Amino acid sequence: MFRRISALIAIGAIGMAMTGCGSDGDTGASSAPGGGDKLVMGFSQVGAESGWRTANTKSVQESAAAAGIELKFSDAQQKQENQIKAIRSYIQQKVDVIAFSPVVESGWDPVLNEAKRANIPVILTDRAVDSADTSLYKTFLGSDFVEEGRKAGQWLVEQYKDKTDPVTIVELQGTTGSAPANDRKAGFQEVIGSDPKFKIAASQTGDFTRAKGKEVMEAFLKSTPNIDVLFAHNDDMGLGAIEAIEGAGKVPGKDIVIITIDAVKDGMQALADGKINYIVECSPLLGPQLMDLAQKVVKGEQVPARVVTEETTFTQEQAKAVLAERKY
Ligand code: GZL
Repeated sequence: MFRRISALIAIGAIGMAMTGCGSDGDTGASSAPGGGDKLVMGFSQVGAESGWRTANTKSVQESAAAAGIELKFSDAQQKQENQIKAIRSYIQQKVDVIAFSPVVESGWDPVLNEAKRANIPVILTDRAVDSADTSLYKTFLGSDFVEEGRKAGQWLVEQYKDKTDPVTIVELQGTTGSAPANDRKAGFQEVIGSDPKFKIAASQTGDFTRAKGKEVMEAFLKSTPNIDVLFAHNDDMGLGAIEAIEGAGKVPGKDIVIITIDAVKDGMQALADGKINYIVECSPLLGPQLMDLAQKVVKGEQVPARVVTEETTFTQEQAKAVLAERKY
């Protein structure tokens, strides 16, 4: 008889455990994406290609934790097909909201339409898409890359305003087809294009990485005589180029003027050391704003179509003054 009652109690206990109706009253539903009391975000990150990206990932992960948001995170290793797979997986898991930084601008409509049909709101962060259908995402949070390119061009025009000799420029572009590469190039060209002394003699992608930046700069140094200026779309490619320039027996920051974009720690150190001449800031610390936008969007609240981040620029002297307090 005891065994029978024990058995009945045991079966009851197992039954309760399996339905999650444990003593703490937990229904178990909170672990189900999108159906519980915790907001669940699916985030597809570009990759881990640069110091900027590492800082951006840290900001997103720390901000999700601080906001009590369950973050499903994937690293696409700079491949669009991996981002599309991740977004499809988040749709199947019925997350509450999807956020991602599109590695390139084009080719997103099919998967974003799938998210729309599943009634899962999408937030673009860091990089934008070129889709004509803006109903496919709720908002874009990130920098004005065209303005970043303009700032780089404006500094160069100012530096050479009293000179008439030709200025030979080489350009290390970001990832081909990405919004920052397209827009930084356009903004820079818009400003220097008005003065014929500026000539971009060579322009090629370094894919936002140090290694590729060094490799392409080595090729530029062989193919392009008398380089005066390097414009690199991010610090990491600029830092790789510095290795190539020093390897060629030239002095970075003096024999070749270097302008980069991001202002990550290693870039700011090189700026303070005189190896880079000017950096346009591009903030990776998008996490807090992203989580705030996600909570509003999930509640159905109106949010701005675009949230542009606040950014500045740094000279060598300014870098020396702020280096110690930089967060990334
Ligand atoms: C810009 C970001 C770019 C950075 C690079 O918002 O997408 O990608 O400038 C990073 O450092 O790799």
